[in-house]
Amino acid sequence: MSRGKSNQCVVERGVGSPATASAPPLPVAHARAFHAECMEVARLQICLSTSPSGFLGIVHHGRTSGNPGGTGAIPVVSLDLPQLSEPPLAEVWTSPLPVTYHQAEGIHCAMNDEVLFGALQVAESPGALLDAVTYRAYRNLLTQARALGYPHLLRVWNYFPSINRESDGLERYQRFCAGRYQALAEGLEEFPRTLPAATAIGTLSGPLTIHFLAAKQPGAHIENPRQVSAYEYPRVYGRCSPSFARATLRPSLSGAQLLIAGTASIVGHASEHVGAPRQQTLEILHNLNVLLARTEQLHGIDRGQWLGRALFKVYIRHPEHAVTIRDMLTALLPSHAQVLYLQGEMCRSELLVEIEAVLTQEQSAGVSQRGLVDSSGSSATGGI
Ligand code: 3EB
Repeated sequence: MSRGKSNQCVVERGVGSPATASAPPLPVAHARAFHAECMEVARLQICLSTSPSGFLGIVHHGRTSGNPGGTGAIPVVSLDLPQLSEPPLAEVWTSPLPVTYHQAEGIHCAMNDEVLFGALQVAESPGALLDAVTYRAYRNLLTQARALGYPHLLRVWNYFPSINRESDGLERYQRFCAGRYQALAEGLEEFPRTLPAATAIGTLSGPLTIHFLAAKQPGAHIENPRQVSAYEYPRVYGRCSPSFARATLRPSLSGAQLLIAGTASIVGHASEHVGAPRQQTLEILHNLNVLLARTEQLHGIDRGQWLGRALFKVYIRHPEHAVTIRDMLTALLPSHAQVLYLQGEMCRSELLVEIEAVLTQEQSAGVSQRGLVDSSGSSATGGI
């Protein structure tokens, strides 16, 4: 490891902490480089057969495979995270700019002039430990992204089975965190300031599956003042802290985009409302509201401007909580948002729900009275 003592995986407070530094000037792109949306699988099949250009990547959920084959070069991710609503939806990443495809070292890439969407799967061979598997996957990812000219990680999604299970005396999530930490601390310039927003969710089955968005220009990584930065979590949660930012902002003249990391019912560094899915959901909305307020404070984009395309992914540990959580979010998330509900396991066993999002600034940004997300239904959390 290039920094710190070899057994020190928790990032020390104050070292390049984005919470204390003022926002560095960012290059502003002219055009939006990507779009994320949900699409009925049946409609996607038709799009792929009629006009298969402009796709950066496709993410399928649920074990009901039947996923479109023959997509050729397009990176396709299949995750065993059953969808908790009908009809079956695919998550589709598209590009308004021309796309080229590349495959090397097991990483499928789609690139345009601004960003690279990459996907890789690594089987855990018997006897291999998840930290070693994760370390190699991240080394490979960093090397490829850099070689192709996209050295700046904007967003990473991590999925693997049995996330809370112990393996050789350590929880698998902690092994994952150790491998990721080691590779990123060694390979990411200006670690931890440059850590991307991320998701880490347990699937029901399958290989370690990682997909990511990297860019030629850096994004701005944003922390949540209501939460201890994950990379500064105390060691009680694991010897190596989780290497991710709460959100990444990508400015653009045609509307900024905000990539929000998986957000759980964590305040400070503690899990709140153990056993209470409704309260956890409200706490998450409160966290999202505070993150948007922080984005406004640092980058001047107020909450009323996130009225362009919005995609939320909601991971729910127990399918029996789906109706309650869905009914709440139908009322509390903005009506223009697309929301995908998936069954998945959070990295702490007491967490029952987690929400991530991709938000887009409306081009002619107006000011809305209502915030993007409404947590005012809770007296415990209050609106902001
Ligand atoms: C948390 O805030 C909840 O390890 O990449 C959320 C998003 C969580 C990403 C990761 C973990 C990760 O710590 C868990």
